[in-house]
Amino acid sequence: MANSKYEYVRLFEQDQTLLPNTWIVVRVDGRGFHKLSNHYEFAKPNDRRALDLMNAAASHVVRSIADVCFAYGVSDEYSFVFERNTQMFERRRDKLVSTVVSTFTAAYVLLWPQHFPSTPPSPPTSVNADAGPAPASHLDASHLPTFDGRAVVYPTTANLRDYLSWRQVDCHINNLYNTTFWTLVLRGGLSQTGAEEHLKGTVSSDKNEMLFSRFGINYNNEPDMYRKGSCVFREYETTAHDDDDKERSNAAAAAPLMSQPARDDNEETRSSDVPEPPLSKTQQEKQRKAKAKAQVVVRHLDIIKDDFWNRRPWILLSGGRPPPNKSVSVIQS
Ligand code: DGT
Ligand code: MG
Ligand code: MG
Repeated sequence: MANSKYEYVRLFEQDQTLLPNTWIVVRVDGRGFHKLSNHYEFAKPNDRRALDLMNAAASHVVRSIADVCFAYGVSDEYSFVFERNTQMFERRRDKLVSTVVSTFTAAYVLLWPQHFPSTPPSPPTSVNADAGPAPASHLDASHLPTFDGRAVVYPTTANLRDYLSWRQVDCHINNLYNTTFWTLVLRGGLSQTGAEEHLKGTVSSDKNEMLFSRFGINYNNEPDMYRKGSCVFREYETTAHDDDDKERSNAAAAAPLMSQPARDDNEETRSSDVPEPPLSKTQQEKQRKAKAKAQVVVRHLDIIKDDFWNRRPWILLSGGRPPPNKSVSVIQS
């Protein structure tokens, strides 16, 4: 068929293709959630409903996009890691970012009523700006949750691990600060400015001490989800003691699975500087089925230390591919 005379405008479309054989991370972040969290009266500093909703939306993304091998979330943000060799959308940046952001947002909005149930029983669920002031638990069009998104590529697994560690350290620092700040305000009777002044120049140990001596709060007993953020991934086999994250100081307990070290850049270069050969159609189909069957879980674990990754080598070290026999050996300790 002959092209129309307008066809040439296609030439203006500029696709940016992300570098091959690198880790692509798409991070979404709530737009104006400071205001939105006030509007919907989120509990301060952490609203379990809001965080559970973020986790549910992220789980939906991991289930819907097979090439996302790991996700980490805190506050109003979530980072989605694509398999190193993903060929999704030929690695086109715009397609990847917009698909992740819209899949996440759609799920967040759809699942909102489950996490913020109305009392008394629900008015119509449609989003309607003209319906007058909605109960705080209902979305209204003037405060719809929306998310921005960006993609960043990391060339080595060590870089990716450092990125994820950076987000988890941020979670820890912010949560300790926010917990102390809001305890001073809500239980200590300080004004917000007063609490801010009070916390100026303090370090972590000061805040821990303040929480404990003045309010009897042991920060380490705060929920893991608040202190560590949330991880979403496919679990092929778990052990009872895997998920309670007792922060094994005994690193040897994790040794049998993989003699890492994932953080050795030279090792990294040696093992994965050549992209893995493409899978055959049959292999792809097998992999797709295994992934579809895998359980997508939400866990609140330390991802800075090696232990988490050693226990789940399929997430990063094998390029997101499920273990060949769909399970890994149970770690004995
Ligand atoms: P942005 O991202 O530049 O559009 O601006 P914001 O307002 O989204 O700011 P951001 O992303 O730096 O910080 C996240 C905000 O969301 C922060 O003000 C606290 C709020 N937020 C997130 N989760 C919770 C929660 O569980 N409870 C409460 N009260 N606030 C939360
Ligand atoms: Mg935000
Ligand atoms: Mg944020």
